[in-house]
Amino acid sequence: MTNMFLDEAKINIKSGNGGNGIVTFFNLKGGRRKIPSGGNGGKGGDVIIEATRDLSTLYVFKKKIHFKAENGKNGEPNNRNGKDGKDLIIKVPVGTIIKDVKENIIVDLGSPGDEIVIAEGGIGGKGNSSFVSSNRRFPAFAEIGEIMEDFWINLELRLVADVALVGFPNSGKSTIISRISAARPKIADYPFTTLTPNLGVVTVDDENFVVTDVPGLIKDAHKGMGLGDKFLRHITRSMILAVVLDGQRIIDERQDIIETFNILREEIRLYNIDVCKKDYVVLINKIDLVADSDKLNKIKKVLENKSGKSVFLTSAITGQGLDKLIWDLYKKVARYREELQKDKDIELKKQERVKVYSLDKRNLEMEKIKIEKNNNEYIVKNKKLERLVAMTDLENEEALDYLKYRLKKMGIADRLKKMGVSEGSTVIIGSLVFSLIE
Ligand SMILES: Nc1nc2c(ncn2[C@@H]2O[C@H](COP(=O)(O)OP(=O)(O)OP(=O)(O)O)[C@@H](O)[C@H]2O)c(=O)[nH]1
Ligand SMILES: [Mg+2]
Repeated sequence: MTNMFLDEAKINIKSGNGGNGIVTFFNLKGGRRKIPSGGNGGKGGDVIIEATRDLSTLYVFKKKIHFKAENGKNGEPNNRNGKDGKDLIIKVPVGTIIKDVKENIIVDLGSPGDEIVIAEGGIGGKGNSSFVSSNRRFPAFAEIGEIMEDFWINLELRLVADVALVGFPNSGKSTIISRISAARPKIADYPFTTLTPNLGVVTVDDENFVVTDVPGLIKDAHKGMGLGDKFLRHITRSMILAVVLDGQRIIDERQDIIETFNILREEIRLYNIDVCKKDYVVLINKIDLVADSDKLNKIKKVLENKSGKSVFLTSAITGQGLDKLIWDLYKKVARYREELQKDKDIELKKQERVKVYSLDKRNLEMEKIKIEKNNNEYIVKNKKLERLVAMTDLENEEALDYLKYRLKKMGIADRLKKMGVSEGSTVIIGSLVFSLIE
């Protein structure tokens, strides 16, 4: 089964970096006194994924795969802080499942408005004015904004077709899908060509709806005859059915098209009464083969009266009647979606608010500090400390002193000493390598 339908996407996410803190001084008394005045960098923007009913496929992610939130701005003189980066909101269809690259589910965005902060923005670096204390009155260092790494996630949408094409084998269901969407299902002139349902996305006026075909149904399908019954289940969630009849049966004396219609309706009714109650349209397909247009129109009338539904005359080969069909189906789908949205809105009001998910991996405060000893090498493992190091301007002697002071205050130095750190030992935290901690 070739299936061009895209219900999976892989996208790259990057939250904004924090802006840098800066080193500036404010001159007082004609320059005889200077006061640290470097402002803090702004926070980087978050990347947020939000579920919406405005989309029905992941098609947009075929063209755009990189998503980057804005970086925080650097601090400014006179203690002015840099602006925070703007958050980036990525909209996905309701029902999108977000997975990491190892296919673990991160979240399932099941209702409109559900959202997750998939990547938090980096924190801004502090400017030198933030480091003033009684024994450090003129700090000449500042922090670097936190640099954020990009990562990939998988999006997956379990698709429910809006419209399901049902009909006898060989009536042209798959050919119709191939004409009205980008799907390229297998088509052949023998019954039971389609073994599993095909999905196709139909685009009308920048909006999408999804069609599916079901392997051909035959008499007694509900009892397991043919293939169709296995897949009738597949259409229980579709909003609209399109009953496809083979127009060739009009000219073939041995077969009666009205009878075919009756059998199909009966099979569906016997399978499931709820499916039978669904709204539907009727198609007489392959009309390019029918020369007798009087007979065709007569049958159309009969079917209209019998069903009380719209009957379309189509040819999947010449394309005749398909535009009208698509437009009619689209209007129906839009109406159902509106109703669905109303129901959802009521549900949402009851629920009071949508679900807002967040990742806890950035909860750095809670993480224990681990120290691994490897010969004479001591590796300190802790995300918060690694971040502290990454934000330190390691070229700046004063900044380095300040970092060592912090490590001492946090009790890291003591722990290291207890573990046997001596002169000649190496201590590693993130990108920082010390030869000795005093
Ligand atoms: N002349 C003509 N032939 C058509 C038309 N639509 C489909 N066909 C042909 O009819 C045959 C069956 O078409 P399919 O699309 O495979 O039919 P299906 O309903 O999907 O059949 P199953 O998958 O077996 O249930 C193919 O040879 C098509 O080329 C049409 O409108 N006019
Ligand atoms: Mg088919």
